[in-house]
Amino acid sequence: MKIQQQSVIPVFAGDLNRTGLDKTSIKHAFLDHLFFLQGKFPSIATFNDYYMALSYVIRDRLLHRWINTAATYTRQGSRTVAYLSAEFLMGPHLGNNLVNMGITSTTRDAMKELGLNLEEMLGQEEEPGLGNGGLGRLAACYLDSLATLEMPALGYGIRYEYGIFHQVIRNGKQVELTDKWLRNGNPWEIARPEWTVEVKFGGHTEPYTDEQGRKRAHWHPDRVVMGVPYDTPVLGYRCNTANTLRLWRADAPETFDFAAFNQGDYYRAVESKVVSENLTKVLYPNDDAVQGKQLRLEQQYFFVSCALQDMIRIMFLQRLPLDKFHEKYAIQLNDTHPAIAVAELMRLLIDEHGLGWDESWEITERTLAFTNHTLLPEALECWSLPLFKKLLPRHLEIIYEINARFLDRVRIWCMGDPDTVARMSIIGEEGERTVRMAHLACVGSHSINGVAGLHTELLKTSVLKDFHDLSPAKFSNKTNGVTPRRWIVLSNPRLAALLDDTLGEGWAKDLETLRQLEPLAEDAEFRARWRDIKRLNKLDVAHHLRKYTGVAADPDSLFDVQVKRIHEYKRQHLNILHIIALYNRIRQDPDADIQARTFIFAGKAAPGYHLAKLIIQLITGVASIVNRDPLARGRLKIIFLPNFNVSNGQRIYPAADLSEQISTAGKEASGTGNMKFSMNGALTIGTLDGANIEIRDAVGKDNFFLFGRTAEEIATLQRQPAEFIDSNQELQAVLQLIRSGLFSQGDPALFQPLLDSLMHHDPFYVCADFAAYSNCQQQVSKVFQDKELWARMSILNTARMGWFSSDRSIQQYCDDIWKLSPVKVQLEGSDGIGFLQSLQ
Ligand code: NBG
Repeated sequence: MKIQQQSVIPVFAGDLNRTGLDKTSIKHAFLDHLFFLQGKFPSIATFNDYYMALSYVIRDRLLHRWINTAATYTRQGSRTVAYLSAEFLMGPHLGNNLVNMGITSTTRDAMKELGLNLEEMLGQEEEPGLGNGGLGRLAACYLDSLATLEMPALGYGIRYEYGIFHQVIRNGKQVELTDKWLRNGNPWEIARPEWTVEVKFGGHTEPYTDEQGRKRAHWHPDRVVMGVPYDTPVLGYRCNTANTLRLWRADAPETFDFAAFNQGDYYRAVESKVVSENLTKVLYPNDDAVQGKQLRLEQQYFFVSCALQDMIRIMFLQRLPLDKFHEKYAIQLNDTHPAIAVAELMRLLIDEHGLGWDESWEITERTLAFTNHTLLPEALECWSLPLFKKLLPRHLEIIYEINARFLDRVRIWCMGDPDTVARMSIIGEEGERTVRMAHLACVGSHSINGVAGLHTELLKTSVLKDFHDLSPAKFSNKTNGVTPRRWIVLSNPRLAALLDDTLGEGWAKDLETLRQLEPLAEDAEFRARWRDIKRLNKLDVAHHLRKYTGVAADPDSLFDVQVKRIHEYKRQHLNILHIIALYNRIRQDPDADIQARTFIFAGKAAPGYHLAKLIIQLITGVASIVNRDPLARGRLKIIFLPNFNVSNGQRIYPAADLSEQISTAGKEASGTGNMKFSMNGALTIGTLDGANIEIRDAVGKDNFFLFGRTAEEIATLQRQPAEFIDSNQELQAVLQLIRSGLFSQGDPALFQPLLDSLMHHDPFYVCADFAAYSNCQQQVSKVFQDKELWARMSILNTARMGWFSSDRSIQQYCDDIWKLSPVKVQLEGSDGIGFLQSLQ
């Protein structure tokens, strides 16, 4: 599409009164939108109308910044990072945009003057759940930091019509409901149909040699799908930078099946439309496990192709030559989901734009960088070769060529050792032939990173060992981080106010400032304020828990929290076994000295992961017995809060006393919930796994409850679960109670699969770590009784968590991998004409 170069319209011609940040402007704009966009007046307006009207008020202000940002990048042809991710778990936008724009209290006052309650309106937002868990949320935190650090960035992903399922608990079991997040409209996105691209699937290829003697191919697909971009502005904290999250929706081509249509086969004509649209219908609800479904590969290729074509379009718009692609862009592959980018970029450069192989390869390698997020073998994506060939015939040819050239290099390096060659090949030959996406990503990238120190070390010595041995310089660690804007300022306003008060504003942009809190850990008055905040946060969450589960929690009890996806390696079952042990102690000795605790669980299980679902049932089963037992009253409460998502996370992290980070050492790549808890003053009980190790190093070992075997000990452990069970009477009693049917309404068979797994294989070393966990929990209880000591430790946790800001992570990515520097954005007002002239 041609853009009009000689327009007399300024870059930003908006009426500045329309985007004012003062109370009167906001009020005025709100009414304007209520009338003219929602078409409502107060007596018939719904809460949703109010939410929508306010969102449009904020969006206008976002657009002001966004347009200026885009114009600045366009004018400067700025180097840009493209973050390719199949998931972006953004969470609700309204509150976050208010925080980043700095107008939360002005807006609250404006709404109040109209008789409206801002908090109620915030609660109205349906959050976009376009991710499973940590990986998608990390992408969202990184976009926030990129904008805050004023780095030119584009997020590319998929606009799923249905995000992660909505979880409800019925009869103690997880039930999945579809997530209709777009039901009431989405005020934060803008469709850009004019930038629609074509994505091909299937068919065959036809090789030819072009005039320059280059080998290229025509791809004759048997199916074409259109990718329509939807843009969401991502505003930085207290700056003018508003970057773009561009998500793609699949649509049928205009001319879908006219042959069928003309023959009167209306149904078949429409069917092809339905098939095309299915592509972006729903997010696959598995984290850390792949299913090998064709539709999933289609989704991956679809969004990667859309993204790369879009990036090329932008280069042409900025009149940049394609051989400078790697200078214009850095592309980060968020796990292997977008790894097909290696072959697609090669295809676009060679087949569509006529570059040679060597030049294209150099561009590809210099542009791409790969982040690995897991060591679990079941998560390594390997596509069946016949499936891959059927869907992406040209890409398979390109991959064969990449592989042939790569293996030539490998052979020289390993002196022809056939085992090494077979291990490193992009094509897996054992059993069914497959395309190994992690190998493709490693070969096609100049940088490979893990997400925490231990994880990166394990990558180097296990799953990616050969690749590390071949090219050690490609590897680096980038420990994850989380954004303090959402995870402190927005979710814990009381703490944020205390920090503003104590440190002055600015800490949220420079989180190392928190260190100045250290001496205040010794200040009794400060500790009292600290404890008051935690107590109020606990009261708020207790309210919420009561409302949604019917169970009351005592804010003076220890809030012991494990919220994350349900997975055996995360060991929610270790936690519940310990709870059963405590309960049994009370039953054995009603006077037992037991610290009152409220155990809070939340998390979704992948719908096909039976053992994970059984763990949920065990938690709810134990809850239903313990919460009703008069002997446990005032001592143990167990709550499973359904539908853990970003909004629930925002409620829970600030209210936790104890953060459960108890994965089997060596299994959790990093964890990011661990950081959110600790920043909000929770103490951690955890294993030496993922980022726990670095958190413990940062907060100090005296301020962290460590237990369990190390990754090394686990790797060399020879003993069977029976040995640990036989030597631990308490564990025996716990397993016996589960077997008795006490927690399954008398059905002893229900939990048998879980018991079998624990007693006969124990793949995640629950029995092996049980005693250590139980002892460590006793230590926790003891420390909690000393309120002053606990508050001191809590303050030191927050004070020393500055390094875990995603700003630090992103700065490292920018410096070490992307070579990216900030670009200042000036806010042009209605007098944008001079600005336009500078563009021409
Ligand atoms: C997850 C890991 C977490 C890690 C996040 C973000 C996947 C594949 N991996 O430990 O399990 O914190 O990625 O890096 O979802």
